Amino acid sequence: MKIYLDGKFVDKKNAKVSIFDHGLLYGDGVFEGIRSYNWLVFKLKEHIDRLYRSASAIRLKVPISKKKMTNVVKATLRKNNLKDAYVRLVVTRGVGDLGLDPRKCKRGGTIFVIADKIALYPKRFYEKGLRIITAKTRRNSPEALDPRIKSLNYLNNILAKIESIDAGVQEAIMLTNDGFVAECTGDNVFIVDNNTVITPPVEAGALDGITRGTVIKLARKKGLRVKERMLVIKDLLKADECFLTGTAAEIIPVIKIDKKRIGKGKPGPVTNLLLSEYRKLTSVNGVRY
Ligand code: PXG
Repeated sequence: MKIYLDGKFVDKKNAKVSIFDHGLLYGDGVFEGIRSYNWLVFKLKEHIDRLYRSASAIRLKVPISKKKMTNVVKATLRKNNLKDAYVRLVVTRGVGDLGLDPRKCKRGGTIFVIADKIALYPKRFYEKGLRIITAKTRRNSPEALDPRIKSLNYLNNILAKIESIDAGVQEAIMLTNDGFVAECTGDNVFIVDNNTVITPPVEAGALDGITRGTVIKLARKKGLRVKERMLVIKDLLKADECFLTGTAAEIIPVIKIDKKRIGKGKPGPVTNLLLSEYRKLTSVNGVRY
């Protein structure tokens, strides 16, 4: 496996960063998770744009241009000869001293890109649906750390993920401080109610998911009504269908929340329709490498 690291391609065993990198010391950095299908990178521009937006929100100047970054992603995929892949793109604050002060990170950002085979949820979860819980851990409030920033600080989500592991289920819904549905630990949340597709607005405190955006467009194209509105867990429990969206998971049905059955307790027709449309889209759209 060849890793892009600060301007060079290195073997996996040589892909090392300093223990003084603030990405490690403080989670001070940003990242993206991107997928490629059939030699095409899906939504590459959207991911690159979000990476630079996240960086700008934490006042991190990415040391290379968007154009160069785009070429780096493509080159990493080519070097690893991957037809279908998951790409992790990381930019840290860089090497500094043992204080928080980002100005001490003189080198100005460590960049690395990993391209690997995609580790998917097993097929049975797409056929039978996920069981999830509501986490006790609340999502960071936008006033504390804006969830729209895809930062290297994932402890908030990891704590909720641990709750889901303890409960023996696959994901956890995270609520805002006020008790509204924000998102899952690594996915956005949707419901289907009376043929209307509903998801919380990003302002509720969720990542502006690229899959979320694609699904909203797809649903409209298919003639479904789409609404972005605040939701509570009760709305999810009485919905006809519930599903999660994310680059890795794509669109995955949810059949139980907190041990309560959603809809008929199996993946619903709207979820299945959107998943098959999404897969059609990813197989022919994207940036060739
Ligand atoms: N919310 C959160 C908190 C995320 O981290 C999404 C929503 C979905 O966004 P996209 O743009 O992918 O549709 C994410 C992204 C993993 C993993 O290994 C998943 C994400 C991030 C990091 C790792 O499963 N999901």
